[in-house]
This record gives sequence, structure tokens and C-alpha cells, in this order.
Amino acid sequence: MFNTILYEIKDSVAWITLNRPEKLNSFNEAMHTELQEALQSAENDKNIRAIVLTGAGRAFSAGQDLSEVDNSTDYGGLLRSRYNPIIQKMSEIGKPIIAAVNGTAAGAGFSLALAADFRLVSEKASFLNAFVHIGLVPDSGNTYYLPRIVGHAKALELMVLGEKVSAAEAERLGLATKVITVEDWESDVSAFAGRLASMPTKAIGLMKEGVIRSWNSTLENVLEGEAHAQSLAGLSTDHQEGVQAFLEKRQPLFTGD
Ligand code: T3D
Repeated sequence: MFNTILYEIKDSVAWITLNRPEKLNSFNEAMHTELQEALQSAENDKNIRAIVLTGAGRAFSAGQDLSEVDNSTDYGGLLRSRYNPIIQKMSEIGKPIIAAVNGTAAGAGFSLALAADFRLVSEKASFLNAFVHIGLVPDSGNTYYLPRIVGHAKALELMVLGEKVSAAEAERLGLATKVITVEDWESDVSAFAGRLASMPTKAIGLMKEGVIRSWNSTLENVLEGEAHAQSLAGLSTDHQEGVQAFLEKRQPLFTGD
């Protein structure tokens, strides 16, 4: 049903693969629309408890399809209508999102990876804040997430110099949750996604919300936010199961409820 992405569900995990390999999975209008639809569908489906975003072929994504823009393009409008809703949605989905960065992540492709909750990075992948090379500024949440992940000075350096960041360097900077060898790529990504999909989903969703809220809040507001989130988590079946399992000295079996 999609032309520019693949959407598969396996064992409570939604796998979304950007699928324009001949263009290094750069974004055209159809891919924006389809990614938005896929994310919405993964959010709505109660049986899905983790989402993996990855790319077909040798790239994760090279950002905007530059053959689709010219000097009449309304960049601000394009961001507001196509990229920003995707980045916003990723922060709102109460389920863990993993960017499985299989290859180059450049421009808005880098931003997309930053907006995920985890970045599993292939040893042959790299990150490139390519915007400066075409006289643009980082967008799609890049100026929000990058300094929060690597710190102010490093973020500005990556934005201004636009140098390639290898997988090893990404791990050193805290950009990569884990670097994975080519041989172990599929099995390790599946295992990590499966692990997240077996965890207490509601609590994870509340953690995502709490961490984002903390950046724009006072301590007082954060404390109240935590109390509110804990009341919700405390009502979940997974919480009851977690306590019961602890008391019975067994592993918990979380269902996401
Ligand atoms: O509102 C707005 O629209 C503004 C929003 C902007 C968001 C952005 O993302 S701006 C940044 C856009 N992206 C870039 O500037 C990255 C451009 N690409 C590159 O710098 C390089 O391709 C890479 C470093 C990513 C990879 O280099 P390399 O040497 O491995 O591959 P390549 O040979 O450059 O690319 C392979 C093919 O993919 C090639 O096509 P061909 O010659 O085989 O027919 C190349 O043209 C195509 N390709 C790569 N990136 C893009 C692309 N085609 C269209 N758009 C691309 N972004």
C-alpha cells in the first residue's frame, strides 16, 4: 500500500523502511506523506510496542530530495507542512522509537535519527549535518535535539563545519546507543527492538513525555509532572505485574497494558 516506504509488523514491532535506495532514501513528497501515515498507524495499533525506522540500501536517508527543490521553493512552508509534523509525532508517540542507522544519515536524515529515542548505528554508517554545504540551516528538530545529546559546543561544531561523523565517533559523542557490526546488524537490531517491545510500554511513553517536558520546565513543574506520570503508571497492569513478579521472585511478563 506504500510506494516509498516498507511497513511490516513482526512480534509487536513496526518496521518502517525508507525505500528510495537509488536516491539514498532522500525525502520527496510521497515519502513524507507515507512516513506520517505509517507512524500514525503504528501509534494507533495497540499491539505495536516498539517502532524501528531504517533505510533500504546503503543509506539511512540523505535528507531532502534536492532534485525536488528550486529557487521558488517555500522552505519554511515545506518544513511546516511535511517535516515538522513527523518530528512532532515522533516525540508524541508513547512507544519507543529506534532509528536503525544502516548507512549515511545526512541533512534531515540526520535530524530524523536524532528525533528517535534510540540510535542503533551500523559500523559502516555515518552522520552528516549537510545543511551548511548548501547554505541552509539545520532543521527538522536538529537544533533542538543535537545540543541536548552532544552539548552546545559540539552541536555548533557539527552544524557549522558539516564534517562527517563516523560510527565510532558517534558512539563516543553519545549519539549512538550502540554500534553494531555488519554481521550482527539484523540480529542485534531485532533483539534490541524485541527487548523494548517486551517492556512496560505505558511507563516508557510517560518517560519520553517527562524527559521532553523537563527541558522547558522548572523543578517545581517537573516534580508535579513526575507525580502525575507516576499516578498513571501506577494504574497500569504492567506495574501490578512488575510488583507481583518481584514478590514471586520471577521475571515479569509485560503486556503493554
Ligand atoms: O524545506 C526544505 O526543503 C529544506 C529542508 C532541507 C532538509 C535537508 O535535508 S537539506 C540537506 C539535503 N541533503 C544533502 O544536502 C545531502 C546531499 N547528499 C550528499 O551530500 C551525499 O549524497 C551523501 C554524503 C549523503 C552521500 O555521498 P555518496 O558519495 O555516498 O553518494 P552520492 O554519489 O553523492 O549519491 C548517490 C546518489 O544519490 C546520487 O545519484 P546518482 O548520481 O547515482 O544518480 C545522488 O545524486 C543521489 N542523492 C544523494 N543525496 C541526495 C540525492 N539525490 C537527491 N537528493 C539528495 N539529498
